[in-house]
Amino acid sequence: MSLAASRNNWAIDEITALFSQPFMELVHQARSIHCECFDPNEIQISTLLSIKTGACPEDCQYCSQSGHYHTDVQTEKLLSLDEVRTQAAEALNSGATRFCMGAAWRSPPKSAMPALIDMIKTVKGMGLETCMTLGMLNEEQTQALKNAGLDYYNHNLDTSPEYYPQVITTRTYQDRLDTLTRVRTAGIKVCCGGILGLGETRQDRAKLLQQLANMPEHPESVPINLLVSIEGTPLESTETLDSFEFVRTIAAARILMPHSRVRLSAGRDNMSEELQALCFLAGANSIFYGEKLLTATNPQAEADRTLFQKLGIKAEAAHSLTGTKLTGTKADTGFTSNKNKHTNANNIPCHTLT
Ligand code: SAM
Ligand code: DTB
Ligand code: SF4
Repeated sequence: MSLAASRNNWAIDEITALFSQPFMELVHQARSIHCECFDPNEIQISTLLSIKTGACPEDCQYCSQSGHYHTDVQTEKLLSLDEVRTQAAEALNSGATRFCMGAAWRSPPKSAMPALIDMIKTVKGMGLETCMTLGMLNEEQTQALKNAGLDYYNHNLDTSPEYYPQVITTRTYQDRLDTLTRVRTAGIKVCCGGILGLGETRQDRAKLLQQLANMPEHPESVPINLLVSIEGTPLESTETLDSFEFVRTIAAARILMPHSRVRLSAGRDNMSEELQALCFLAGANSIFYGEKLLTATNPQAEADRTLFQKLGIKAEAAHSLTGTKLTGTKADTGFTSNKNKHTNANNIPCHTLT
């Protein structure tokens, strides 16, 4: 049987056994699966934009945008379509293939739906894949986003079902699962992962991955965030997670969900180049690119281009956009060049890092 066969019946003991292997063996196993399923030198590039910032009614203890805590974040109402278009053009020019729009809502208000639909249509029309993360959705909202052409919906489980109530009390794990089911049923691709370093145990990390890997269909995208400590939040002084434990979790995610994109997500700004390289070696093959996440910092674009060059990593083109004309030129993008577009062994179009 291929190492990379997908399963969705993982027992927790099997997952903790993966974690407990000697580090090199775990990374080697993950790497072998990664090479079977993907071009290991290609990374998918997304850019994030906060389209509505702060004053969120939820009490997520890690978050700069929760209205329950006093943080430095300036609240901002829903951005105009023009502002979104401008930011999306910049992301496209920089070499991103997916544009992810995030809002600090428990769930999107009815009055915002027409504007959200316009944003999806506009960004998609520019040749970018679209992703939104807007909180919980009902069926009608999910269908409206699907009809507008939304490619991905991001909605994280964050941690294990057991640890979750220590971190968030204003909504339940089941609420999150219900939204994810609606997204999947509507035919929108699922982006779902979590945060490490919240003070959870290895068992919690294994149980988070078990939830993701045992979904009837694996999420197409699995963001693994490392807590960005935010002053003013209850988790501000949480002890930093050991880096090898972070890499172990990436490797386990790669083994459990062989065909998913595993995104090395928030927290990269506090990681060395070497730690990021180890994460890519362990199976991470997607990043957020651009100086800002939603409210927190991300590495400078120049630093990412340098790192990619040092590692011989290329940026992958969007699957659903094969044949789409990208506007970037060698001179103004860090990652992409139409000239250099080719197809790899897995038949996935990609660009050469320039
Ligand atoms: N409000 C929506 C929601 O919670 O689904 C969308 C935006 S929310 C900021 C998206 C995700 O970002 C969260 O689920 C969490 O996993 C991640 N996140 C938020 N703050 C973070 C932090 N300080 N460090 C790491 N990840 C964080
Ligand atoms: C995800 O898993 N991480 C992104 C995205 N999905 C929306 C958000 C990271 C937020 C980091 C903290 C901040 O920027 O405020
Ligand atoms: Fe609100 Fe999302 Fe932050 Fe939670 S993570 S407080 S839901 S913006």
